Amino acid sequence: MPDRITSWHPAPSRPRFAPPAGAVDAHCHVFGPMAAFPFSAKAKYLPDDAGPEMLFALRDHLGFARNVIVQASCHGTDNAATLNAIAKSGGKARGVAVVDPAISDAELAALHDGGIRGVRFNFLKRLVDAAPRDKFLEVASRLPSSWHVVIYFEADILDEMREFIAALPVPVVVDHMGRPDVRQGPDGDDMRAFRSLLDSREDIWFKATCPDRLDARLEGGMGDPWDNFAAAVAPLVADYPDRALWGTDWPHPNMQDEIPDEGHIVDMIPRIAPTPELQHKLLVTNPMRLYWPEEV
Ligand code: 0GY
Repeated sequence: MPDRITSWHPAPSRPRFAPPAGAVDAHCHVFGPMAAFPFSAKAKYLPDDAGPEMLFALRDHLGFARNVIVQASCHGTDNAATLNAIAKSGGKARGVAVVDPAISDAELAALHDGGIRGVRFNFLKRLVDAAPRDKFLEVASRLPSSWHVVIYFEADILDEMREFIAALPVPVVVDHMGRPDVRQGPDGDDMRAFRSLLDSREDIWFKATCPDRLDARLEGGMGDPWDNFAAAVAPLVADYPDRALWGTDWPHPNMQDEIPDEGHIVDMIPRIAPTPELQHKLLVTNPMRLYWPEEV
């Protein structure tokens, strides 16, 4: 068995930026704990335990009110760890599941009762073995009402994703903006391609997330304080303010070499959303519309 990875900061700093009341961390995960919720036999990485108590302690430390917990690939299509965390949150968390496309309607309804509001389709070959588009489309046509699809792909396959995304019958949320090369700047090829995708449908949302992944020093980026990310992403948030979401990505699946300080990740917020109005949309209004629509 490979060694288990610790991918989160041992003592994150307290951010200088204070999120508005009711702020939602709309992209985070839980790992295990493994003794209760074993990892998938197909997992591409084996993380240390990062359970709900740790997530909620970080939420409070960073000044957030709620979490959207996205099922991580290391748990495969068994959403028990995610559902456990949602159940323990006292209503302060909802989630996004990863499902076997053969899932029954009754199982989807049970996920809804457990606080799930979307499914994630992952197209990263380093994380999953297969991404069967026809089966994804079929299950997307059977989702409970008010759910959406979260889709994770990298910029090099954006063009081949267009037809699939156009065919999805529910709103679409793109993880980490489809991982553009932020070193190209706000007008680079990757950001222009992503903008044209956003322009193709009014119900495509994006997560303005992961400066640590997109601007990693090890991959030729700036590293913390991630100036390339700030420069490339701020204009996108300004131009599409009603479709942007934000999250910590804690516990940063699979990150081993450049573990980010979550306090610094929070301090990216005013750099990509400089006004209180934008910050409120990014952190409160937009995630509430998708995940707690009954409260909006
Ligand atoms: C992320 C990014 C990654 C991993 C996963 O489910 C996952 O394992 O999402 C990644 O490795 O880029 O959003 O957490």
